[in-house]
Amino acid sequence: MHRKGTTPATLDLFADDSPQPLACEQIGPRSFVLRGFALPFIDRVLPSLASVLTRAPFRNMVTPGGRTMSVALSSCGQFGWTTDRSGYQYTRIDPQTGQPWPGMPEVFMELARSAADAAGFAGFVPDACLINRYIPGAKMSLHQDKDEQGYEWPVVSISLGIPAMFLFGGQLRSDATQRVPLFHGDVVVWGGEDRLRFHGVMPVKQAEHPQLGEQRINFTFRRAR
Ligand code: MD6
Ligand code: FE
Repeated sequence: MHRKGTTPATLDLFADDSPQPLACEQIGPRSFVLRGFALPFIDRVLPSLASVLTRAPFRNMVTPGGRTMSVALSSCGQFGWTTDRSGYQYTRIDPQTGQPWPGMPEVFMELARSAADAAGFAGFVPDACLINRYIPGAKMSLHQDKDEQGYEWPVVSISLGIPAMFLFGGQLRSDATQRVPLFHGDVVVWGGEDRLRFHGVMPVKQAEHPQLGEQRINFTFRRAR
């Protein structure tokens, strides 16, 4: 029994700084948004990212259709994703430096594996991490991730910096899309029957992030071979 005007002690169990359960939103049968999942890794991710970018700087690639992408790209891992007039492909060598892509930092691997595991894809060992940089106004048109050799592994996507509106469609380009806002530290995982769903990113709005400034960085981890 408790007195009027006081809070029952049991409510304090969930007060203030007690650990929150992982917020997980299901956006498809095998697709999930893990809110804030990357936050505990970020202090280790940012220096590793800086090191990767000194060895493989961001560049604006040209699509097979001849358009320069508004999103700047880099990669790390055994394979990097590139595009030019001849098509999209994974390569072992960065065509811009003539060197192998930087190795995948341990913390990147750990983050990708644990996110995949949390979404029901235990045992994921990515061999490619594509790094995308969006400045305000940059966008990614609806596309499928289908340059990999097989589709038995999911794609794990990490968002850092300013927010973006992610579009998650269906198996056909013409299918309706869901709008999923993505914030610093959010992770999207999709695979299985959802692996080839169309998706994209709406033009990123002007904003400033305290750690990353006026940009959004996205990592997408895949198994290319
Ligand atoms: C982005 N992401 O979020 C673009 N692809 O910046 C992708 O294209 C993507 O987030 C496959 C799976 C997750 C993704
Ligand atoms: Fe994609």
